Amino acid sequence: MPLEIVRNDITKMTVDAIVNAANESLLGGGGVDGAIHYAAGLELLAECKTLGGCKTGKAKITGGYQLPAKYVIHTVGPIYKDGKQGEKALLESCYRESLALAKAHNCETVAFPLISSGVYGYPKDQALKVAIDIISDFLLENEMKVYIVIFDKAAYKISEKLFSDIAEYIDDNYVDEHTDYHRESMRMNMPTQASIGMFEANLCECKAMIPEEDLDAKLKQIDESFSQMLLRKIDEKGMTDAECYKKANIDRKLFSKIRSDVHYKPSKPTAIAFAISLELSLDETEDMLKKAGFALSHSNKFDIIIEYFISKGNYNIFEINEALFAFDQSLLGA
Ligand code: AR6
Repeated sequence: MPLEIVRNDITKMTVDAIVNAANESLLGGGGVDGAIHYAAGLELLAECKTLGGCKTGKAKITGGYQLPAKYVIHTVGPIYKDGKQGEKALLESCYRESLALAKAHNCETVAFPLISSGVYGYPKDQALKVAIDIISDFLLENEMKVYIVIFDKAAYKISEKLFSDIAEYIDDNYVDEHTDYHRESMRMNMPTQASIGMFEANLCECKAMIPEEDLDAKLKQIDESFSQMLLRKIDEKGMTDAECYKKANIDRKLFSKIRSDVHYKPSKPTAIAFAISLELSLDETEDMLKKAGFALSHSNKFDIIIEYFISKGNYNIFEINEALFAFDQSLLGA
């Protein structure tokens, strides 16, 4: 997954570079800055003293010293006043400048805290949105693995409205699997003798109604594997492979594997990620999942959240992942 939101202490991240939410002096402070200096040791402060500070919105790089990370990229976020002082542009610039520095130093993995969202007071949901927007834009053009590291649950917030909308949707749709077993088994497509008989009868009837070449095409689609369906849909949507896997938050290597193995069985989050990237309808998503041996069920919060976004026509995988994370569900992508 090129962009991942994780809960961790950033000083523990084993990545090429971690990003520090610093102040203009670059001489240390509280919050994540204090934690990074504490974990890296005094040599970090010594190197920082040679840098001559850093302007808000800019970034500078040092070694990681005692940290598991090779580099620390120090960036200075804006102090939030009322949102009308150019705070957003400055925060965006922090992410862009840090990513550019990471790229210039050939970093393959980078971890960010939510810059400005602590002492500097940037509203957390908006700070998270800026982080996701800028990082995902960057990942459309670049190969890198980027983590957004959330330290504590309180530091993480999607917008109240989205959270309550999804919570309501879950309440309305959640079905205890034991109370509605028959319906669930129908959803999971467990065939009964009667349904097999009906299917065969319907098939004969359909054969009589559908012109032969259409029927052939339809039957071919029934036999299609997940990988074949994926490639067909990419063509039908007029997308390039890269557009598709990037929008799915899937890395190139995994996509190549799926492309070259006609019988590849993806995990459920990977299959859904492609359905989202291809902007499939709910029915098409179910079809695609079936090819990989899965189904969407109302007895599972993860599935209901996916259904919520598809039914709203919101196919932004990063926003979906924000919501999944907020509800403690696994994320989409590889
Ligand atoms: N790992 C990951 N995230 C963390 C950690 C950690 N170990 N510790 C805190 N956070 P802040 P700012 C989160 O205040 O708002 C310093 O004094 C925290 O929950 O560290 O940019 C500097 O020297 C919050 O969501 O940075 C500056 O003076 C996020 O990191 C000033 O604070 C950022 O909180 C910068 O303020």
